[in-house]
Amino acid sequence: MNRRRTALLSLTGLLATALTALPAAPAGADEVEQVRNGTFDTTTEPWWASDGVTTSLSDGRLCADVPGGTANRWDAAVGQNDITLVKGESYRFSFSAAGAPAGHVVRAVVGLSVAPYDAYYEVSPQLGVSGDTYSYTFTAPADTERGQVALQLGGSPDPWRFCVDDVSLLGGVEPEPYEPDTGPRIRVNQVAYLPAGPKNATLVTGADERLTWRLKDADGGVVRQGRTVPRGVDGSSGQNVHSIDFGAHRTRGTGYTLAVDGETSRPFDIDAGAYERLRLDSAKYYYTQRSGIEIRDDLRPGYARPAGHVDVAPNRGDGEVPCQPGVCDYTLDVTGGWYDAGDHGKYVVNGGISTWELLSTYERARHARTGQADKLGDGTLDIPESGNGVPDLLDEARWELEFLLKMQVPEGEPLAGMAHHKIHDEQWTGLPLLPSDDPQKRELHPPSTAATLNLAATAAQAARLYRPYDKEFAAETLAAARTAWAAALAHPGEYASPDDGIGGGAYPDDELSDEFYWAAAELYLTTGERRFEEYVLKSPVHTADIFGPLGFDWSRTAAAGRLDLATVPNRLPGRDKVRHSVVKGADRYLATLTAHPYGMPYAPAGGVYDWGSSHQVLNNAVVLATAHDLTGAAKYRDGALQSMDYILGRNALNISYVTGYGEVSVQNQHSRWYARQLDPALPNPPAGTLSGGPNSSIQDPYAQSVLQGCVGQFCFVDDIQSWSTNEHTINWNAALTRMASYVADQG
Ligand code: 9MR
Repeated sequence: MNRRRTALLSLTGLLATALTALPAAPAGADEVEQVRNGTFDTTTEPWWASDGVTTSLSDGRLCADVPGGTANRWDAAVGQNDITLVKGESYRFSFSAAGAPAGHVVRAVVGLSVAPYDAYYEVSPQLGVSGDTYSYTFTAPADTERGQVALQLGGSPDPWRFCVDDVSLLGGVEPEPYEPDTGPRIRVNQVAYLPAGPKNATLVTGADERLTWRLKDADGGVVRQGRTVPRGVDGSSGQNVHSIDFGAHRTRGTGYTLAVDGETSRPFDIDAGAYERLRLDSAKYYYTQRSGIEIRDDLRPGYARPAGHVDVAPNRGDGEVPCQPGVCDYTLDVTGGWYDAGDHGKYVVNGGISTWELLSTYERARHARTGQADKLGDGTLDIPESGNGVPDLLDEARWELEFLLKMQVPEGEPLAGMAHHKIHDEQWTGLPLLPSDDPQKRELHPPSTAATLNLAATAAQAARLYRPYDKEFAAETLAAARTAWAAALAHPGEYASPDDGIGGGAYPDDELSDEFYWAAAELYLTTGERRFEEYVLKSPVHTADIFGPLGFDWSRTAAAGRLDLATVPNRLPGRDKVRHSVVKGADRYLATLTAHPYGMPYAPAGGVYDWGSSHQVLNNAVVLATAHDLTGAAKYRDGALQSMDYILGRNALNISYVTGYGEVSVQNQHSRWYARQLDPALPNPPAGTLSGGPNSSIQDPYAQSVLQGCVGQFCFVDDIQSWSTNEHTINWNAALTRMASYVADQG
């Protein structure tokens, strides 16, 4: 996500001169007040108020009468500009504030007073009538002389009164080191182990010798014991660890704990039930990501919201979206689809792989020996289409497919048949912001070969899956896939620009042999036609070693084609070799997992955790699960199941990366509408939402301020501002959906 990175870079350039004149305060220097007249003794100067807000001096405080009926927090505000902030310096931001009537929220921000208006620090406390004092410490992620302290007061339907005093921004304070609370030193899958599955845990300890562990039931009775296996220092966490194997215990139960080395683990179950729930919750995630439709409270309690981007003000809507200037002279109706992540963008590239993995979840359930397609059938997800006779998972995927089809360049236009890479806001918007409140202009970005092949692949796959339910739709998708394929062949080098990251992510990719291979494979599987068969067989990707450490992704799509060729019935010459290549890939992931004291099939080069590492772990597990489907060998099943332990709590941070699953789970994923951390009136992400997880490159300022120097698994913080470690996206949840469904099938 280049958004803030771009912003910060340009800012650094602008400030290069300013900086030479403005040396940073030396360590140990005095604390320096940055706010002028924060005490309001005789005047409210130099504080400003936005239009419609009336301020006055009242008992030595600033009071503001805030109008009702504004949409966004920033629509009504008081603040002070021209504050200098020094990168890397820590500040204590404090103020006293009251609101009447009680319950209103002030969004207090220290950030840029000029575009792109980055918030370097923000909090949104709920105010009482008698007032409270608030104090926070943060480290500035960038240098600026155009800083601002703003108290944002908008978003209330009714007028209210806000009073503030003693606003202070003290520079040069001691930073507060960030210490994640990692709880007990025994790391378990906090949700559940399958009764007949592997059961492993990791102990963090200074001990080098074997220790005795005890498994206790909910009453504290010891039901089994054994000895730990010392594993030395784990490179992915820097911790000295032991592993624990209690797989011999197969008795169902809830509230088990492991005790060893004076510690007791968080509780867990031995049962399959949670995975039946997770199968549905992870898939239900997509309903509340939908654009263009009202989200109903009866279908997802607590998540109701008006339809987003349907041409109702302040939205400009997705009904008639123009291109970026100079790109095209038509408009398209691109309503619908899923929002990509915590932003309001809709991207064909990422939409494609996400749709593929959901469709594949269903397709696997139909073909695999342990698959149970009825568990994803009509009425299972409680979505608006439930009861229409079509499996719910197919209905949900169709919501995106219809959007992908709308992104295709119409006949008669230049590049007809290709797909526009993406559609999103002209500028990045702030948080929180409901989709229906987004006032930005929306634009279509240039067509790209990658997007076109994503459309070809998923539309071709859709054609075979929807055929039994809706012949017309199946025919429409197949025709669109053929058109897209031909257009991609005719224009193989239309690459999305890596610099096109303002207002939305870039999703750039200039290695497309894997996308061509994937699309050809899907077209072949659906049509059996010779030309697609030939393309697949001739592609160097067909025999390449594609199961690398990072796993497949929106930009590495070869595995999508390979896995489908291996599992979806077909007559490809040399198919045994295809299946064998998947098993070989799985063998490698199994070796990684066995060597890893946290039992995960993920060991990226140099220990550098990638953006969205959680889903890369899961996608590697998908390869293991597929090897199990292909061979029936228990070792692959056990590897796939163990991978889930990492996601659900057996990790260095002792956290479950799935909201609502496990004693301690992530809940503040970066999002404009599941933004409870910023606005108590909004919800956290729904249960079953995966967080991106540790990312060694910590691209966002918040992570940079608290995670500098982090090792692998520690490069994560459950904060809404950390968009590089803690976002949620449609492609990451697809990996979770696929694995949750597989695990549930093993119960
Ligand atoms: O998931 C994407 C990751 O692989 C890239 O490294 C990163 C930077 O280009 O972008 C991520 O995708 C983001 C997208 O650009 C915009 N919506 C949110 C996505 C997740 O952070």
